[in-house]
Amino acid sequence: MNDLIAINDKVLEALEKKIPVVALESTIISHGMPYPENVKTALEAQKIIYDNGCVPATIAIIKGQIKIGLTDSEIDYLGKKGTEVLKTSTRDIPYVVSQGLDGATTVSATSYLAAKAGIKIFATGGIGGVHRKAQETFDISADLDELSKTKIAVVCAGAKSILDLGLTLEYLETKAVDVIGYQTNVLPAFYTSKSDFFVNHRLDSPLDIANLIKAKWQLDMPGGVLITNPIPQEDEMDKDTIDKAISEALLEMEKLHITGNKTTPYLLAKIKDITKGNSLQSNIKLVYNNCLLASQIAKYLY
Ligand code: PSU
Ligand code: MN
Repeated sequence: MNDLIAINDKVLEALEKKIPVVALESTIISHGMPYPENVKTALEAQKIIYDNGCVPATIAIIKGQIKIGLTDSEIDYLGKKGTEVLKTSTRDIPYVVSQGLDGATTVSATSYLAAKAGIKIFATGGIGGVHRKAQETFDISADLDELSKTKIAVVCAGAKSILDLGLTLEYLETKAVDVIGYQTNVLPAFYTSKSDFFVNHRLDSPLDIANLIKAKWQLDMPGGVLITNPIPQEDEMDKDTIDKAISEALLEMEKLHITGNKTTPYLLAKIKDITKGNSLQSNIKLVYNNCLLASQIAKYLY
């Protein structure tokens, strides 16, 4: 299709035969989790998608080549290199490609590249959002703007309260991105199934969600749809524990003057340390849960 983009054989065959494809991002592998849990999680996420009748397409840039669908050894390579790989949001794609570098794609870059390859849905853990104190820092994730432009459905577990959830919802409203709650009225908060905020619309079945996505696109409305899927109750964290860990991590980050695209990876790693790994276990489980829902929706989309 484009000599900068290589779609692997399984994904290409699925797209041609209209077998549903679910995209997966790679920043979660390089920057979101430590090795070896990151590789194990990425492989298991793909397996869940296969087991539910779809084909997974993990997306990354390897030595300047955009890959739609990675081999197991490419996943292992990214996982081992970790934060040495460039965190690549949409704006960084031309740099990483033209310099022949390795890039792990964020939700924004993965959305853009998946849509370009003809993929309609994408599962991740959490998306970026409007950061706390964004009034001063202007730190608003490119994920949100990409969702307003690119035709993709993104399944996530809501947003972490390292972000300002209220401002994130306001921003998405301004950008005309619908925020769906799967079987919930309340916006999930990643590590916990509930936050103090409401989603825009609640839908209770994968078919209803697929119908909404199709209606949006049939009307030629630009942009995507955000589906928020609460972490299963048995996997969620205690609210006080996680709130405390987040506050402590935010304070530490301020002391160290960490800013820009280093903030999210720093906070995730710090929260994992403070909670002695418990947050990582929740993180892994919610990713699996999102892969399952994305597969169930994908079946109605292709
Ligand atoms: N949230 C997580 N894990 C992650 C990320 C977010 O729980 O790995 C990654 C995603 O790739 C997301 C990116 O797109 O961080 C957002 O980064 P920023 O906040 O710098 O836009
Ligand atoms: Mn940012």
